[in-house]
Amino acid sequence: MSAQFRLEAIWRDHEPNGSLVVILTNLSDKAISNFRLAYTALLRVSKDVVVENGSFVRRFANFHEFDPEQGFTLNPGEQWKFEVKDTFNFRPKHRNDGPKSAYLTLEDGSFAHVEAGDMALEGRESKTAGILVPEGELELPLALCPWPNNITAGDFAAPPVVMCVTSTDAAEVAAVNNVNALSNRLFTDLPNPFALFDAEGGRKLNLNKVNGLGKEAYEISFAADEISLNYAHEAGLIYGLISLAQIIDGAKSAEDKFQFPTSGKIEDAPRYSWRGSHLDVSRQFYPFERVKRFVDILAWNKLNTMHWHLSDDEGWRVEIKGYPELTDVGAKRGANEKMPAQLGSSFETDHGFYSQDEIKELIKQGQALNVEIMPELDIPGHCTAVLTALPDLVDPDEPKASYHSIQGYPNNAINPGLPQTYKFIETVIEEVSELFPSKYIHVGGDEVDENSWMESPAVEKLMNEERLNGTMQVQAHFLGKVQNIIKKKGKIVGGWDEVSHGGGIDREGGTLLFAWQKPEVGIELAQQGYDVVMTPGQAYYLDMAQSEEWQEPGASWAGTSSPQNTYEYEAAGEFPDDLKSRLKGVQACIWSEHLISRDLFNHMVFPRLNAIAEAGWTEAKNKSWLRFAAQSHHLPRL
Ligand code: TNX
Repeated sequence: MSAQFRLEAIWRDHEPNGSLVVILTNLSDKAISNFRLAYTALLRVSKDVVVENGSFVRRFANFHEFDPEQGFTLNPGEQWKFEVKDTFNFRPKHRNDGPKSAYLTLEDGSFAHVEAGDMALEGRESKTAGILVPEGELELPLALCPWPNNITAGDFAAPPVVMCVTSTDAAEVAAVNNVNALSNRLFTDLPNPFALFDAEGGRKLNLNKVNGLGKEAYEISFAADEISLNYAHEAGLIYGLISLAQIIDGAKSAEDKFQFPTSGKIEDAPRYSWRGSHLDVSRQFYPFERVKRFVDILAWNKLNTMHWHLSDDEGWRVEIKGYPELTDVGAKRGANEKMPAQLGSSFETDHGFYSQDEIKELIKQGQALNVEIMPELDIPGHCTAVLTALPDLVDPDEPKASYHSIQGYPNNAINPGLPQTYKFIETVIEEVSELFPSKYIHVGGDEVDENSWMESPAVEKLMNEERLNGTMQVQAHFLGKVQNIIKKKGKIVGGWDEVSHGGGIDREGGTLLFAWQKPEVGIELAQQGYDVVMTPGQAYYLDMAQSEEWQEPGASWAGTSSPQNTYEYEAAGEFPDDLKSRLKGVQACIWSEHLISRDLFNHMVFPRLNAIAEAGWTEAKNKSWLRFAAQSHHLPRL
């Protein structure tokens, strides 16, 4: 159904604060009056906003409502134009900082769709970034990404029809089948790379289990009549097979660019043991099938961890049998729900979560391809969905809106002073640790506002009893208790870098923190004795815009990061030698506030995700931007 109304927005970038012009056009054949406009935008107005030709009604995080002047009628074909001045949470830098979605509440209480356009920049042409990834250049005509750490190949030919494995070892047969199926799912138009029989025109592939190779290492030697693959562990076998599948699939789909080696050798092992990608399914919910394809893409890029951000203010996405409200209420937004529209959603209820059965299926898929799924449940901050679903977890004596998170949510941190909080945590951890074999459970710990709980009598009591001073000490005390619960399950705590604040938590046993705010933070964490994964916003946040152009989508708080910048960033950077053993690896973060369509997802995520995969696998001396660029045009997208 095409919308009967259209919303346009113009940013006027004048001093001191700029202003936002909003224009609503009536495309229907009916006049409307006594209506109310709602829109969602990361550009938020403050409560003392000044509106010309309209009035501000309310805002909840990025959900806004405005009314026209009393008695105003919007006739067919006509416009209501109002201007919002003073003050905003930041100065917009890109078109997508403005309204992402909008709707009207009409006089009779019904709702009407409003199509929301990109925000224009007054007086300026909106340019795109242009070409972000050049065609690139290959030294060897082989489709391989991440690039192997040791490779010699001299002779090349057209690819064989298929690679034939005649092993009868059950684990080998299963691995071949898994990688065949993976290639099939990602490239439906290509033939299977492997056959489990001696096919005519095929080339023999010998699989040899050997001693002395690392867990994820493999060796391949090529000859005119056969190929040999050596491995010591299942992960190495999978990666060797993926390399072969990439080479043959590439040679079949881009004949002018890629071939198949008939001599030479690959001896390969990853640079880092932790090679991850995070995926935020709270701000935007991705249907289960998309997440499955995402795991396939990780495997194809030899990424071995999916950090699954399953909860945030905007939605709780994992079925917890002990608390059905979490997904009955906490996974819904819409005009008739407890949580309003956010980040591109409209008046209709959008409801999305993953059932425990689906999660088991995903874990199995990952296990077959050496991808571990680490769950994140973001506590104590980012808990609006939890607290909306389970209002008993709110301290009744804490004044409402006594603090706000950086994303504008009032009182969004779960309360460490209430006994029911711990019952909640225990139940959730119990179910989640049963469900996920992952040795880490990520507890978030990010962005708790520095005034959180300071007006909660329950926390005041806790602070007196435990002699705690200020929000960060309360947070550390709380996370320490959560850590004990997780340890009892035989698991290790993962968290964002702020878990170290206020004294932090126990470092023993490999507590793993994710350094996101800036690269230096990673070194500080290592100095404090934490294991570290580098995921700095400045290079590895795939929600950051890829250039400064207004038309280029994305966030801007950490600046911009072009694919080349992401590729060339070196996580080991300034890490002193004695701390290098604490650096476990690298990770992409896919925060989804801006990723409101599949096109936007693909535009922002690829090939920067592939760049991080290569940075995690390939030693600095073996990296090459132009080779990577040439490979990147052939990699699967979501
Ligand atoms: C910061 S990174 C956040 C997220 C946002 C992201 C947007 C982190 C641990 N917290 O909640 O989505 O910035 O770039």
